[in-house]
Amino acid sequence: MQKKVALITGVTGQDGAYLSEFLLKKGYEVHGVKRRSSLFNTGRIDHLYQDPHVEDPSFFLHYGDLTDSTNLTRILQEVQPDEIYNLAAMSHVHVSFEMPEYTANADGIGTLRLLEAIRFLGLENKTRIYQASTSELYGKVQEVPQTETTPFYPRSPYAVAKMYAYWITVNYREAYGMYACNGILFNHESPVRGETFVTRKITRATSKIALGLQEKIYLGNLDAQRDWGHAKDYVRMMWMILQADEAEDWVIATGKTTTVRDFVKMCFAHVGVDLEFKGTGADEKGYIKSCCNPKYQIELGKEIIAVDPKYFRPTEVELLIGDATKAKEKLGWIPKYDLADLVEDMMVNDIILMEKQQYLKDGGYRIKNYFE
Ligand code: NDP
Ligand code: GDR
Repeated sequence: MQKKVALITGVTGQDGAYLSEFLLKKGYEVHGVKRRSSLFNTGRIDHLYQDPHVEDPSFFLHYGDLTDSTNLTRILQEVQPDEIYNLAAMSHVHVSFEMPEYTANADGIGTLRLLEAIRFLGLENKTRIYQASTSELYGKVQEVPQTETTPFYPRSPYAVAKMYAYWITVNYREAYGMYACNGILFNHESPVRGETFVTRKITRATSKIALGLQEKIYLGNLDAQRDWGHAKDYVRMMWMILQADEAEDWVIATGKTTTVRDFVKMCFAHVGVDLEFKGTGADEKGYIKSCCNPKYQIELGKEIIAVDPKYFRPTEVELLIGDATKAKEKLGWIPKYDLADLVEDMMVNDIILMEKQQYLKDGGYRIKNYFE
């Protein structure tokens, strides 16, 4: 039987890696678009790499960039995909305030480039496309929980760029009859989440503090509330969206929201530490109240959390909580992970990672400085 062919932009990212694994297990031939980089950027997908000389390979990588139309058109012409998952993006909300023009180009116009390439090559009737839309579109709270019909009010250059991408996807569906869908995904995390997103920053720092490798963690807005799910559940949904009879837009969320502060508490609870927060706003601090795990050398009363206003955003999204009823009822989506499972998965992995660092440090290993 002919394998289905999928093309994933952003294959080296968190979702790209989980989705590649998922589609390969389903028997797809998977093509990923990766950017040229001066250092290896394939750490998350190295385990999927196949020697191109093996018989019947099913995983391929192509150099490409969402800011380069001719390159995208050539890749599509070569691959002739049945399904495209457009996951590539400058995906950091805070960084988008520093790089607004690039963000608009990659995250907004990049989506247009892909849609136009499909049209230019006459693939409208063959190729289905999934656009990685985001709960950031809701921005300033209009209604909760947020659904497919909640009005958008984007609050960052990232969200504004993604709003263009959302509507151009809808427009190409309506104008040219293309099978083009938006998945409006709420925050989803995993052990391979980028280290500068708040959850991973916290799980890494918690592990390091517990093992005595770090003194303190500086965070921004502790009051922000997010609807956090597990990336594994969410990539499964991306695939389900493209298998539906009709091309539509879908909210994917857990329906529960948690503050950044409570996420910190959950992570420390994993290592047996109870935290106490004192003060407000930029003066808020977190202290160790108790520790019931003798494995960790924790100093009671020590200040380990502080707020650094440099992590505040010029405009913030205070509250996200999604309602995925439509996806559950029409597509039968049932998430396997709740927030406690997510924290467990991330913490277990980061503890192992940091224990390696601790062994190396305790063993007297030092990293060679090439510039000495
Ligand atoms: P990541 O930041 O982990 O991955 C982004 C990917 O896009 C990386 O592979 C990156 O390459 C690639 N990329 C960035 N810019 C370009 C470009 N100009 N051309 C080609 N590739 C590029 O994001 P996630 O995996 O977390 O998210 C996947 C998508 O889903 C993104 O579009 C994000 O905006 C969106 N989204 C994510 C949510 C989440 O909570 N994770 C929620 C809702 C939407 P490199 O590795 O070289 O940097
Ligand atoms: P977000 O994720 O902006 O929701 O975008 P992030 O983890 O960066 O921030 C979540 C919330 O935590 C607050 N915060 C901090 N954030 C970071 N990064 N670092 C900190 O030190 C810190 N302290 C507090 C933030 O202000 C924010 O309120 C993610 C990305 O994956 C997007 O691509 C995606 O579209 C959305 O999720 C849904």
